[in-house]
Amino acid sequence: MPAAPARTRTQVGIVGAGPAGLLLSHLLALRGIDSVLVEDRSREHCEARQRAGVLEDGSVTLLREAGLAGRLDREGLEHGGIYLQFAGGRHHIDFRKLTGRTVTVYAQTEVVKDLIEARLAAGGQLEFDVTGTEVDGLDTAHPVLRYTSADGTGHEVTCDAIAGCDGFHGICRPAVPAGLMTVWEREYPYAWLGILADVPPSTDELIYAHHPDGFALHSLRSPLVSRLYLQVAPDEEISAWPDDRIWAELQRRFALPGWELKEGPVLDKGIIPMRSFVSAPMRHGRLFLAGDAAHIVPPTGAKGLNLALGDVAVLAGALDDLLRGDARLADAYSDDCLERVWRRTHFSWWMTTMLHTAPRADPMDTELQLAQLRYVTVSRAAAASLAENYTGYPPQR
Ligand code: RFL
Ligand code: PHB
Repeated sequence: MPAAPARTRTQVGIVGAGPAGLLLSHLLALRGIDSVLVEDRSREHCEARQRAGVLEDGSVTLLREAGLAGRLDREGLEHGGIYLQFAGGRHHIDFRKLTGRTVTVYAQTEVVKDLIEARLAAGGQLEFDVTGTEVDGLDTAHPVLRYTSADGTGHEVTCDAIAGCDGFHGICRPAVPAGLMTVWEREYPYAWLGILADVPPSTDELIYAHHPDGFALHSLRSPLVSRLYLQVAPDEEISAWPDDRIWAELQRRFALPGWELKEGPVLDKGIIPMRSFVSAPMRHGRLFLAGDAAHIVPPTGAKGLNLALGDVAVLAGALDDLLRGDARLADAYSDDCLERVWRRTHFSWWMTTMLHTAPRADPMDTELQLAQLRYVTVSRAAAASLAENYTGYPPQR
C-alpha cells in the first residue's frame, strides 16, 4: 500500500516556476502571504531554456519595486527603439522621441535566475522535479494541491487559493470543468527558428526584417551574445538546419549595402511555434490562471513574458484582499487582466501579420504589408502607435 501523503497547509498553492509563478510567490511573500510553489522540471532546466528577451518599461518598474532589479539594473540594456527593415531599406522607430519610454533587453533566463535566487534566499517553499501535480476542490474554500516530490514523498497541500502558472501545456487550465471557459485561438502557418550565437550583436537595437522569403529578427542577449530568429515552415525539423544553412539564410534576409552581419558559434537552437490563444475567464472558483496558462501570443511583439508578469502583479493584490475576506478584486481579476491581454494579443497579431510571408501569400498581400510598413515608418501617428504598444499599452500596474 502506498504511504499516506504528507498533509500540510499553505495560503496559496502555485503550479509552475516560470516567470509568472516565481514572481507571484515573491509578491505574495512581500505581503506576508505563504505559498508553496511546485515545478515539474529541474532548476537547471528552468534557468537555461531560451525564451523571451525584452521587458516593457512597466515590467522593469514592477521588478524594481519588488526589489528584484539589482542585476537587471546593472546588466539590462535599455533600448530606445527598434529597426524595421523592408524593401531594401532599414528604418528606425524612436520610442524615446515618440513616447518618452524605452524597453530593456534582459533575457527571461536571467529574470528566472534572479527570481529563483530571491525566493530561495527568503526561505520560500519551492520544489523542483515534482511529478503527478493535481489540483482539486477548486470550487470550495480550500482547494487542494497534490504532488510527489523528487524523493518519492506524496504531498497533499490544503490551500486558500491555487494559482495556475503552469504554462500552455500545464494541468490547471484543463482542470476547469468543460463548458465553463471560452477559448479564442489562431495558429499561424509558420514558426520561428531561434539561435543563440556567441558573437557580439551586429546592431545597437533589434532589427525586425520583412523579406520575400520570410521574416527575420536580430535580437541580443548581451554585448557579447546575439539572439537571431528566422521564419520557417511550421513543421520544420531542426535537423534540416545545420548552422551554415542558418547563417546563409540570415545573411540573405538581413542583407543591406554597407552593413555586415557577424557570424559566430551557435550555442543553442530550437523551433518556436506561433499561436494566438486566449481563454476566459482566467478564474474558476479558487483557481486563478496567469501567464501562458491563460493566453499565448506569437513572439513578434515581445509580449509573452510581459503579460505573465502583468497578470501576477494584479493577482497578488487580488489574493491579498481575498484572503482577508474581501473578494472584490478577485472577482474582477479576469476582466482586469483581459483588457491588457487583448490589447497585447492584437498588437502581437498585427506585428506578426505585417512582417511574415504567409505560404500562399499573393502579390496583393505583399503590397498591403509594404503599404503598412511604409506608413508606420513615415507617419508620426502610426509610428507612435507602434511605439506605445511595444513599450507597453495599457501600462502595467
Ligand atoms: P512558463 O514560462 O511556460 O512557465 C510555466 C512553468 O510551469 C511548469 N509546469 C508544471 N509544473 C508543475 N506541474 C505541472 N504539471 C506543470 N506543467 C508545467 C513548466 O515546466 C514551466 O516551468 O509560463 P509563464 O510563467 O506564464 O511565462 C510565460 C513566458 O515563458 C512566455 O510567454 C514567453 O517566454 C513566450 N516565449 C517567447 N516570448 C518572447 O517574447 N520571445 C521569445 O523568443 C519567446 N520564445 C516563448 C519562447 C515561449 C516558448 N514556449 C512556452 C513554447 C519560446 C518557447 C519555446
Ligand atoms: C528575444 O530577444 O528573444 C526576442 C526579442 C523580441 C521579440 C521576440 C524575441 O519580438
